[in-house]
Amino acid sequence: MKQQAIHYFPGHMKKALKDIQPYVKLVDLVVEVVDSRAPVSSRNPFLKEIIGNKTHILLLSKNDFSDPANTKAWVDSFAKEGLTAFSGNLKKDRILETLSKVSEPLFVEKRAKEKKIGMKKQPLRVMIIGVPNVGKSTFINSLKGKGRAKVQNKAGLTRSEQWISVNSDFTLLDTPGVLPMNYADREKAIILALLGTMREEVLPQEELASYLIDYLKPHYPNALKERFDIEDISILEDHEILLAIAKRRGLLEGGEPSLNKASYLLLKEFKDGVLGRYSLEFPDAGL
Ligand SMILES: Nc1nc2c(ncn2[C@@H]2O[C@H](COP(=O)(O)OP(=O)(O)OP(=O)(O)O)[C@@H](O)[C@H]2O)c(=O)[nH]1
Ligand SMILES: [Mg+2]
Repeated sequence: MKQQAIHYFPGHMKKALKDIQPYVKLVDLVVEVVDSRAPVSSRNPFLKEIIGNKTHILLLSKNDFSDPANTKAWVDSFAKEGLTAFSGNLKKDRILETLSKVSEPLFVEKRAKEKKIGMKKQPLRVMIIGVPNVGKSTFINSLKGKGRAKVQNKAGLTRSEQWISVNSDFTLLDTPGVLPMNYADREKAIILALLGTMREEVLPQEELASYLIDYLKPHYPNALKERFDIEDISILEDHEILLAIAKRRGLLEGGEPSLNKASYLLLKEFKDGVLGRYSLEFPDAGL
């Protein structure tokens, strides 16, 4: 499967990566934002090709939606691979503090270099990157804080870059790098659709809902207990579950319980995090 995805390199993917490359060259650090509920599917497999040796940190966003134990396991698993990762609720947490902490080794190295050549302390130049809807703008806005000044608007190597001074340690490239999603792998495309990341219809609602139910059954058999009063989904058929949801919520079509409306509702509640905190990928699944 992996092999197949690597060979798939469509024109739009190539162009998007080529557009971002000049910006990547300008920064010291690339922070890749991914959705903590599916930190593999929400990555772009080709990003590393344009990053090269540049320092790369992974931010697992929306951790208020994901399974906390699973999110921690992902952070540890990335660390084992040598990739610094941290998670957060970008709408609430003090992400800047955590970013400063995880960037500590970078600063030690940078300051030592500056000292050696008698250079003044420079802020680290950071670029935020990621596929659509993972929280890039929310992250940039949280780092900007209130009333931070734009550093400069210079016509440089690329077109014109806007830099924002965050504090004495960080300067941020104002615009995020939007990476295309990995459509090639069908399983990943479905996961992205369940997260609400993908606007395109990958599958009809009922099939998407069925995919979600089949995933929840072994991993979170009590997932529908609180919202829909369904005790153990692992012993039920998908259509029985959707029927129960339709009946509980009075979702009818032509006077009959509507599986389509039940699917829509289930997907929406999952997407919005109302159903509870669930992750769609596990680090030990060999993804
Ligand atoms: N609950 C929660 N919502 C978040 C978090 N981060 C972002 N969001 C929400 O997710 C949605 C997408 O966030 P954006 O910051 O616009 O994402 P983006 O990556 O800039 O998206 P594009 O500009 O489309 O590429 C918005 O509704 C945000 O409010 C988070 O950590 N927790
Ligand atoms: Mg945005």
